[in-house]
Amino acid sequence: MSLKPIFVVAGLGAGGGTGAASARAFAKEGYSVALIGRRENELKTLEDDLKASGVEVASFAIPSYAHGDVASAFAQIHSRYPSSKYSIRAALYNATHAVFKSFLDVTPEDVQSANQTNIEGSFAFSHHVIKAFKDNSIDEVTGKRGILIFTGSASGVRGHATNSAFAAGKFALRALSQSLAKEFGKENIHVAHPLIGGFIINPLSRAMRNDSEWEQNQDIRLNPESIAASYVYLAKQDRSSWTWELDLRPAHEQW
Ligand SMILES: *[C@@H]1O[C@H](CO)[C@@H](O)[C@H](O)[C@H]1NC(C)=O
Ligand SMILES: *[C@@H]1O[C@H](CO)[C@@H](O)[C@H](O)[C@H]1NC(C)=O
Ligand SMILES: CC(=O)N[C@H]1CO[C@H](CO)[C@@H](O)[C@@H]1O
Repeated sequence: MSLKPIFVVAGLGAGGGTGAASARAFAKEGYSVALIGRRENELKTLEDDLKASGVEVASFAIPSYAHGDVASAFAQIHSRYPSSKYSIRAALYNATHAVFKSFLDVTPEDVQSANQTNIEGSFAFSHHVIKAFKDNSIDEVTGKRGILIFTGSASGVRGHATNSAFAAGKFALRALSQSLAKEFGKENIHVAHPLIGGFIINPLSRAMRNDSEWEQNQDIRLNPESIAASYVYLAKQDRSSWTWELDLRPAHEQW
């Protein structure tokens, strides 16, 4: 009997950005979905939306990306989707904590939050995902046991005047993804780090900018659906030729 594949995504914000678009895109490919996020109401709304379009989905709200909270989300995922019927085959760590400030204005709380979402949370998430992947059989089409994707950033390879805390977190995320890719490639586990260079249009960035010209100009911002299509592409790559790092930017981004 073949097991139903599950896509687990952590980091959904207000429910209309990269995480949500990825949940939809993987659901279209036949995955059931597990949503992990901190905003309980928005998570529930997204869960209801997906259900209404016929997706098998469950949401798991957590108070933080501390190790214990992430562990409890995975315990609930395993009981909602028992291993007799389901297997986690794709996972996306999209949680982030953006800080754009001059260095002397960065507070200990900023450092703590950047640490928790980018380091503690990503390590905990990866731990549970890799453990689940190790129990999977090798997929006949792709030759892999599973794919773990991290939403990276141009700030993960380059510091700027006002991104010390954000860049430190994103550098860490990239380092983790590279280490995992090297350790677990041998076990046919695919780890990928798509690096996003530019601003994504989503409910939070829309509200923050309040700029219809920016919203309408496809040349200067990224669509979450387009990012999600690249994530699905990564998931479909086979083991003879797969990508660790992708670099996604809008056409007119200055880099
Ligand atoms: C960063 O995270 C680690 C692991 O959770 C924790 O022990 C440490 O205190 C954190 N450091 C800061 C500055 O928040
Ligand atoms: C958004 O911009 C419009 C036009 O510039 C302005 O009238 C409106 O008050 C702004 N809304 C917010 C929430 O800032
Ligand atoms: C909830 C959350 O942190 N979402 C993030 C997903 O990744 C994109 C790209 O880094 C961010 O813009 C979102 O904030």
